[in-house]
Amino acid sequence: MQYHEAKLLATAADSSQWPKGGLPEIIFAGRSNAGKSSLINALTNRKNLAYSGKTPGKTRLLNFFEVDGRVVFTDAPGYGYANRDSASALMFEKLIDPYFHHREQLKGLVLVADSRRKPNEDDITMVEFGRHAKLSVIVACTKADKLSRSQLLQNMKMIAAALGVNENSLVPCSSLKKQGIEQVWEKIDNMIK
Ligand SMILES: Nc1nc2c(ncn2[C@@H]2O[C@H](COP(=O)(O)OP(=O)(O)O)[C@@H](O)[C@H]2O)c(=O)[nH]1
Ligand SMILES: [Mg+2]
Repeated sequence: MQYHEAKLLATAADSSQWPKGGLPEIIFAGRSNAGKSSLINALTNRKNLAYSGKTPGKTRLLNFFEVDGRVVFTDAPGYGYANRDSASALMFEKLIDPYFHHREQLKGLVLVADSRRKPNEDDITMVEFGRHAKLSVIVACTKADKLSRSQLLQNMKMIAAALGVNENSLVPCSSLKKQGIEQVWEKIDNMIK
C-alpha cells in the first residue's frame, strides 16, 4: 500500500472561498451513501479525512483536500435526498455549476456510484455537467465486495449504459476490502497528467 499525504485545504460555500494555488483538481460526486467519503479515505489511506458527514453544516459545501502536494480532491455534497427539487437543484446551481464552469484547474470528475444500484437522474445530470465542462469522467463503482463476480460484470454494463459512458471509464472498487483502489489512482493520474 502506498503512503499518501493528505490535508483539508478549504471548505467553500462560494468561489471566494475556493483555495488559491494551481494544483490540478478532481471532483468527487455521488449520491448520499454511495461510498464517497470511504473512497476518498481509501485513496489517501486515511480513516477520517473525508468523514465531514459527521460535521453538521460542512456537508452542504465543497471540501478541498490536497493530496501528496500534487493534486486536490474536491468533495461535493452528496445528492439524492427526498426533497430533490429544492435541495439538490439548489446545490447544483449554487455550488456545482460555478465550480464546474469557472475552475480552470478542474481536470476530472469521479462519479461515485454504488455498484448495486441503477444510476438515477442526479447521477446522469452530474455526468452531463462534467461533459459540458470538458472534464475527464470516470465512475468508481463502489461496494463491489457486496456482489458476485458475474453480478458485478452485469451491473457494470448496466451502469455504463445508464450513464452513457464507455465501460473503460468504470472502475469496480471496494473501500472496505481495499480492492480497485490502485486502479482508481491510475485513472486519476491519467486525468491530471
Ligand atoms: N461493503 C462496503 N461498504 C461500504 C463501502 N464503501 C462504503 N461503504 C459503507 O457505505 C456507507 C456509506 O459510506 P460513506 O462513505 O459514508 O458514503 P457517502 O455518503 O457517499 O460519503 C457506510 O456505512 C460505509 O461503511 C465498500 O466498499 N464496501
Ligand atoms: Mg460522505
